[in-house]
Amino acid sequence: MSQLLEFATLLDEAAQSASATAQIDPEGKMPLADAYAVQAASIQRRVERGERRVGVKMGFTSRAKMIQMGIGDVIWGRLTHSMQVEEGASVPFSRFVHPRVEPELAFVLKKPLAGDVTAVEALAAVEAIAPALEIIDSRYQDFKFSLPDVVADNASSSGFVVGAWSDPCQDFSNLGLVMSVDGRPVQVGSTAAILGHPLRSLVAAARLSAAAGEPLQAGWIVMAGGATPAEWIEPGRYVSVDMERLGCAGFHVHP
Ligand code: OOG
Ligand code: MG
Repeated sequence: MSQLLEFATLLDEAAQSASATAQIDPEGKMPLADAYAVQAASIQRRVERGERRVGVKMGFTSRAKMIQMGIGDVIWGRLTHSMQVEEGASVPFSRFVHPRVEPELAFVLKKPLAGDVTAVEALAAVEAIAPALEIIDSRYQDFKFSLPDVVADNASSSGFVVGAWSDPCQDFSNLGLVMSVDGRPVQVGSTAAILGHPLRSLVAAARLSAAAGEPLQAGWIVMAGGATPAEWIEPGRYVSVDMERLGCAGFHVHP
């Protein structure tokens, strides 16, 4: 088995068993193409177990997240159906290693979208937008990683929650948002934190996923990236996001 496949197996098993593993490239020397190959192979293992691809997540699209994690490059990861947590549902804490949560905006596409597209073309492919939360759960010990590490680990993606869908024909470039834990605000921000406009994240998703040979499909969800720093999740809590005009999304975590 090649070393990249070994890393993919290691990360997939860590995710499946919710147990932390050592960094695979602490010094960050692995070429990014290899790190994405590890990610692709680990997602392939999920697909072979029956998980379906449902979209893409973007990472480090806001300065808040770049600063929090010390990484300045936009990255992407693959979403499968089993990562989706129904709005309002309760997820067991035991599913995670050391989960964090961050407020995002989600797109759902009505048309495929691939390659170098303009923001106008990207918007024309959007069926709807929604307030969303991403649960990130690095499989590495202490949530510490290099850029190739986090790319290989599917950009820390573990779960996502999407609220009610809204018409994308509105200005969503600067929507205020509040993320709360048990109703207490813990992060306040705006969708403008996401590359100045969340559509830019969709443009990047179209380019990066097409370059990887997996162009965005109609019906796929694109998570635009955290608008604020992430917060640790504790068992027993209810986490929610309230986004200006778009409404709320939330989930419970049970012990
Ligand atoms: C990496 C994932 C970053 C985002 O929205 O910026 C990300 C991490 O912070 O562990 O999902
Ligand atoms: Mg995120």
